Amino acid sequence: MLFKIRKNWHLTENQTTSESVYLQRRQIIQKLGVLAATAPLAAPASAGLFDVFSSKKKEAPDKRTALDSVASPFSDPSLELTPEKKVLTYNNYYEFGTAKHQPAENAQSLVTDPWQVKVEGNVHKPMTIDFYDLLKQIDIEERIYRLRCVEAWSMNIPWLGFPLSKLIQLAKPMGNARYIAFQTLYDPEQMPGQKDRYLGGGIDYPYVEALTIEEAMHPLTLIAVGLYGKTLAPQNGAPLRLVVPWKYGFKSIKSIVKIRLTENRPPNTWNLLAPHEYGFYANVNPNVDHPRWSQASERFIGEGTLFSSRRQKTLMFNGYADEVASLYKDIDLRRNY
Ligand SMILES: Nc1nc2c(c(=O)[nH]1)N[C@H]1C(S)=C(S)[C@@H](COP(=O)(O)O)O[C@H]1N2
Ligand SMILES: [Mo]
Repeated sequence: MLFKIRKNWHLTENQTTSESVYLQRRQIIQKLGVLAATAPLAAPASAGLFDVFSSKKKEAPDKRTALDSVASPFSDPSLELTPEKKVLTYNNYYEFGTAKHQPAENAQSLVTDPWQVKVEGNVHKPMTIDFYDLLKQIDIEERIYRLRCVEAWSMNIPWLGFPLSKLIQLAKPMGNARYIAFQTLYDPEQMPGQKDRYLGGGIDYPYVEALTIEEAMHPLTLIAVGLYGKTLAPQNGAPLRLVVPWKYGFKSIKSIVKIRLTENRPPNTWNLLAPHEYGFYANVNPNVDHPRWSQASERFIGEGTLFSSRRQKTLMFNGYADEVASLYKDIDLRRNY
């Protein structure tokens, strides 16, 4: 197995939070190999879920279940984690409203079981996958990644998932497949933002995204099926979403129902909406500013209130330059933003 323990696998000073204690304990348990898929986790996460940045206090049934996982060499355990509550209540998911607190409030009734994903286009084996069948068969890794939103805030999140490349390989890509397109569920009855242009931010739904085949096959590119040891909550893109840690968050499309391999570059939602502000590549780059704000730094969402959160420098490719810079050696990153 490829597994190697990172040198920095130890508690650093800024990691002595409850979140990191949770995580360290979990990793130790994983290494012992005694964590059962059904092991109940400490406390239900729904308590006080909605009181983080909003005055509304609404309790929603928490349908998440514990997920077993293996350690991953692509995880960075030295990162200070964003508290689980904030990952669950400070969201961008315009299908459920454009305000950060709205997805957690409006997405709880989204039906995510059963769920099917189509893989089609330039593949030898087009497939319709039952997500829960796939989940039973595939090894789930835990990966702590940085998430950098184009709005200049960031989180560090312990995702659970598997490399997208594993799914793509199942469908046997044809030689002429150069891009991979993704589509979120389109169901205006369940997603109020798809019915209402005001609530949905004027986006033409379904939300779509795409990667080059090289980006899609990169080992860091993850299909996330959970976070913080449990399956995904609807507001985070249940039951499966993309996570591309070196790109702005809008590339990490949620609640995927279709994956299509193509020869030509597919459209992506934010580029369609404002092409001069959001490109196709959307690689995190502190040297290329958004037309309306600087991308040189970001507000890290950690412990404490939103307003006490610290500013930190944004890293080239969000800190993953060693792994991904070679993908872009022949392109002008200023023109291809
Ligand atoms: N379908 C869909 N996917 C989406 C979005 C969205 O509005 N709709 N927002 C994106 C943006 S801008 C970000 S920053 C991340 C946020 O993911 P999180 O809420 O799980 O942190 O999801 C991305 N995926
Ligand atoms: Mo974002």
